Amino acid sequence: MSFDTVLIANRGEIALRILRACRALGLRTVALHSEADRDLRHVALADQALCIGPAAAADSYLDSDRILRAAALTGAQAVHPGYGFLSENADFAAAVAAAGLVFVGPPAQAIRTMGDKVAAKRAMRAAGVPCVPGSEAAISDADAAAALAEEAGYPVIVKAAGGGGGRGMRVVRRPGDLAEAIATTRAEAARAFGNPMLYLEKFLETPRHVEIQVLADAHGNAVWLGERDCSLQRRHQKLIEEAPAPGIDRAAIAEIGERCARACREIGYRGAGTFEFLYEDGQFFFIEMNTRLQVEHPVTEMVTGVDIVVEQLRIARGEPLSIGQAEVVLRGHAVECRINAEDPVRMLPSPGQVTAWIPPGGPGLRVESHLYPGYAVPPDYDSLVAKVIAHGPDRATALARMRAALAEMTVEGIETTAPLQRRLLAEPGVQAGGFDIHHLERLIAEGWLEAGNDA
Ligand code: MV4
Repeated sequence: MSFDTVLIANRGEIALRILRACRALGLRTVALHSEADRDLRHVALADQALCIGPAAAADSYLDSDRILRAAALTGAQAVHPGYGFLSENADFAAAVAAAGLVFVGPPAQAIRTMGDKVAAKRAMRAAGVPCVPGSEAAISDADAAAALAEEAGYPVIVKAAGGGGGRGMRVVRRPGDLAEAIATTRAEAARAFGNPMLYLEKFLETPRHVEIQVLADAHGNAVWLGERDCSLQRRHQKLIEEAPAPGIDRAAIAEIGERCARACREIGYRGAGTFEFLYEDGQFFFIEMNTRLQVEHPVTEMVTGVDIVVEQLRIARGEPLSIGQAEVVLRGHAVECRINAEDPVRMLPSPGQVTAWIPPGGPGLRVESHLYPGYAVPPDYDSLVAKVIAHGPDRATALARMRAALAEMTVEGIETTAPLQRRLLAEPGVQAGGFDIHHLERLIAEGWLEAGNDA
């Protein structure tokens, strides 16, 4: 359990974030990187760095063997996977443990269970977490599915057990369309996830995406760190997240949060985790659990004052959580904008050289970024280049600080999502808060992108 050197098995802003948490704890760091990432900031800052392969992620950040060899070569005793890449790969977590190293994350078995969305729902239902009505096991055949769909009531949604995050799902509005939807989704799932298992849920038409952050240690302690509202998205890509979720009754959230923490204790969960819920008509419905550190974790850190990455490392070292539930107090409101190197209208990647980068600042502001002037955004990876987080005593102040931040932030040489976010922050529905997951796509369908108003 004990370690003094952490291998950072990731890149970009999150590698830098992990490096800073390690330094805060006095831990040594090893950066591994691809040939495209030699000049990243965390590579220069790490105590040791190792190039493990070419730019293609399959030959570097997704190559379990190369990562384990890098750990052996450098004497690292722990591996932090960050998010994406191998962070939710149960086989990788098991291989890290089998090599005698500490995986900074949950046990491989917990990752495996949550990776199977049917098993995850079964575990959560058993632990008293409310789930979307639907099949309680994988769909066996079309007749059984038809009966389940009638019981749940149309529309329903067919989802792949091996999917998640918006991949491998199909909405079915009429009984006559069910059989074909099952056949098509099953074929896709077998191809994409190597797992043809499907399940079925009642389709909620206008939910909000509200998620609960948890931390659990190896001593049976688990806390929930409030919630995040991640409803502002487009094509399953989140653009703005916030904490707390506007307009939801605190007692209702506390009840759900307590159930999540209790579920962690019951299943022996360890590490940081996120319970994803759909929230509609005053009710929460569990859909998936993410077993990794999430991109949007800083909004929770801003309102709780808890350093989630430091807690992950402490948990991995076998130490107890540094806070109990009574110490988790939400203070004010936080908003995050994910700045991606993308064409803001078509949302297509815009790699290239950053000719100017001036991060914003001021009270209540935080920037997580690996950008610097001259940095070339490679085309090989996720296009996230910066996260801007604004905190304030209330939502209006946090939003005002975010607007000021995006107004002064300068990124030149690449296109980014920032112009879209600047407009969204001025949009009445966003300012009011409490919008559903289709808000942005509804605006776009109404011609809002072309209208050029609000800003
Ligand atoms: C749903 C749903 C409506 N009803 N499940 C998409 C991502 C994946 N995590 C689950 N997703 C959804 N599941 C039921 N029963 C609507 C979505 C959904 C969605 C959820 C969260 C955030 C954005 C979304 C965008 C489209 C659809």
